[in-house]
Amino acid sequence: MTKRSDDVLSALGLGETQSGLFAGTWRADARGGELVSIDPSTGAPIARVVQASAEDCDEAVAQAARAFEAWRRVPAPVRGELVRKIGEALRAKKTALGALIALEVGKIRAEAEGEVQEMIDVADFAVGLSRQLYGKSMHSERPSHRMLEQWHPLGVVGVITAFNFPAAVWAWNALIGAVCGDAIVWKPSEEAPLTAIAITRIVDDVVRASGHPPIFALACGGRDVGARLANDRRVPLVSATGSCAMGRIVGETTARRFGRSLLELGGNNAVIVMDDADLDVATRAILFAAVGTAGQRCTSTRRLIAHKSIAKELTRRLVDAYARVKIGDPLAEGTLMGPLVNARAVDGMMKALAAARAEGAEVLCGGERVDRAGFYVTPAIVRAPRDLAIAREETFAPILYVFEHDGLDDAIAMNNAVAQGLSSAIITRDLRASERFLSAEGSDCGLAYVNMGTSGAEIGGAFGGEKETGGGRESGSDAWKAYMRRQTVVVSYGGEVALAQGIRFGD
Ligand code: UN1
Repeated sequence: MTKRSDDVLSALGLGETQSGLFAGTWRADARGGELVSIDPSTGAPIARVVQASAEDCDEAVAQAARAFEAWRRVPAPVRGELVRKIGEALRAKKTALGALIALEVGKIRAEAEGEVQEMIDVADFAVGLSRQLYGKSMHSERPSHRMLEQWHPLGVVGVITAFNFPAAVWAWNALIGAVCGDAIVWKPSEEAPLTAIAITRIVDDVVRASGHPPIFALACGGRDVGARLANDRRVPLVSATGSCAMGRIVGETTARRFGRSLLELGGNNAVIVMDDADLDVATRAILFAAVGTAGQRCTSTRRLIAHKSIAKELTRRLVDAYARVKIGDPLAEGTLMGPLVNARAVDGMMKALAAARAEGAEVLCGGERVDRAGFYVTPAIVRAPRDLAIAREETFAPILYVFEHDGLDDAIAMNNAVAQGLSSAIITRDLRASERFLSAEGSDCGLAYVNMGTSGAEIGGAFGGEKETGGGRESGSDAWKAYMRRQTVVVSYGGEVALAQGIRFGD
């Protein structure tokens, strides 16, 4: 362990070796083998985690199922009070947790702290929600009948998260699930187990002090743990964030047992820039969306679809802006871009660029490995021919493919021409163009922004996308409904038996 990681870990009470299994208590007997978490900015080990095996995951589910039986009887506003305290505990640890996220996955400190803020925001949202889990009442067609719907807790929710948002995505699911009355079993990314352990410790302290059952379980582990969770009939909902390939397995596995899945998978997000756009706004918005988090957000801008009359000038400004991006230690002041998460991600970026070149694309800047320890690259801008096949795939790296369009219809068609449907944006001053982009014949994505980039969603909206992005919605709006079961209730109070549809039966 280096001095740097030692400081970050000790601020959160973590040592050199941690159990990655929390099932009511921290378990010292986890059987999933040891994993070393690596600092991507140096390649040095941070700490060891003893992972859960698939059988350990069964135990975590069994414990969560027991906790659920008690938790579902706790009134929702009281559940909200627990989440309020969790939000307070996260506020107190914002800097420390931000530093751990930066250390473990390499995102810069400002973004890592922003991610903790996202958890805090979701906690606040969930507290309010705990008094607003509204059902409807309907007018029955039968006399002296009352009809309504109500929402009950669902059960144990499996939450599978990716490395790039190792904290916030758990919070979207777990804190909303908690006010809904569910218990959570979390399978974090193998790239970010320490963040998950630190969060589970913070949260469990609050749960224990409040005298509530241990509703937040943790099973750090590999694919076998995720697969086990997806296959477990005691888990009515599995919420999974990650690649389309992973989501396909989770979706198929849960569907086979008639469980539910909530999928938040790959994106291939475009920004359309019209000929009337404010190019300063465009440059700044695209810079953050394409280079932020080193291009490793599911919402990162991967495609720029620029009007042919401004494409050259906008590309020139972007190449200039890219040259000024300070790449380096994510924990250091002033860094704008940290490393990629691991060596595989660097290879993936290089392969994508080689494929692009082979198809006739021109790399205008970046796209190189940086000669230092850790997994650093320079962000790339690529002038792309229209039908560039590699640009239809999501490469989790800072590559921006630039395409030209010759009008709004053409641009919208290009935006929608990929398999993924997460985020999209248009930059224009023309109200008619932006409204058409937002209309039924406009962007086909779950998120649509005007005069902004594609990343950086607020928690208050429902987050997710269409097509191969998986169709799930998490976080704000009425996404809570996925974490509850709906019950339609009819009560007859007139002393008569009346059948719907006016049916008379034997009278
Ligand atoms: C993700 O990359 O999986 O909209 C989530 C954003 C963030 C969430 C990204 N609030 O960029």
